[in-house]
Amino acid sequence: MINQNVFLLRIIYSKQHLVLMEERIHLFVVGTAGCGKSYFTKAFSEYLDFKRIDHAIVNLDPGADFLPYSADVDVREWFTTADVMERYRVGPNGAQIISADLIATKIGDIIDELDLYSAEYVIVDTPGQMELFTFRTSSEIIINEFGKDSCISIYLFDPVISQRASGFISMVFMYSSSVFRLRIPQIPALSKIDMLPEHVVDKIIEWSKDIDTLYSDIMRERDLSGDLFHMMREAGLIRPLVPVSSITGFGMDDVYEMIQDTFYSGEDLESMKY
Ligand SMILES: Nc1nc2c(ncn2[C@@H]2O[C@H](COP(=O)(O)OP(=O)(O)O)[C@@H](O)[C@H]2O)c(=O)[nH]1
Ligand SMILES: [Mg+2]
Repeated sequence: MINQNVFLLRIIYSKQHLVLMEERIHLFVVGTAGCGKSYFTKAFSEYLDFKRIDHAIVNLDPGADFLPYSADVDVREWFTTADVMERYRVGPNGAQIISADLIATKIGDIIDELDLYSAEYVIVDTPGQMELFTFRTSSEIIINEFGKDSCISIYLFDPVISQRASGFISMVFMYSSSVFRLRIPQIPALSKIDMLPEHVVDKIIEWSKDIDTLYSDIMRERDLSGDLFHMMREAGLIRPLVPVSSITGFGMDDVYEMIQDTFYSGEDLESMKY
């Protein structure tokens, strides 16, 4: 898989112009703690293997004790959250924040290592706690260094929290914060669907597609400001979820097709609604 300095020449047809990009596609896997980011990284990598698509995996979680895949580039090569605790004499929460900020200082090294691979896709597994990535400046720096136009993210909705309408809308708020912070195209997905009965999965997917049903189901559980809800609807933040399972591999082809559509469908990336 290692190939010295080979870049993929990507051609993007936009409405106005043809853009030649010497960049790979970078897929950031984002979501709340335990939503299944690392297992999705593994499952999507296996899917790309199956399709014989060259790719590399980057682990950006310095606090990971165990990863279900073997990372090609791993931030833990440079430091771990445990190292940071010792070096800066801080507790686990402080160390997580410091290490999240330190990731950006290693982006040059990460890119140098990635340049050794002839990867068409780079799957980027992000830190366990979502806010350590999306809310910190590191994410902006990393995305800019990779090249904003080459980045996309998949946002994984936690299946257990999404089972109730009020939990689902809370997940939409979290997803929205990721949309506002990262400013790159995002694919919203429902994670670990093998864990839920089929009718529950269907209900969650229905909420993501039929906003009126979602609103009436939320109001049955608790009050939510109509203005707030309509603002989210108008902003296009409630979007159809792609159901996925990293255990069965369900939905990996849909995710792949959505990524392809985003970059090659002829949409002007600049005008895309994030
Ligand atoms: N049943 C099921 N469990 C999953 C799936 N994806 C992840 N998990 C489990 O959920 C837990 C957290 O997953 P992980 O990928 O480490 O979450 P992360 O913190 O977002 O990286 C692990 O125990 C996984 O075994 C899935 O698709 N189906
Ligand atoms: Mg993880």
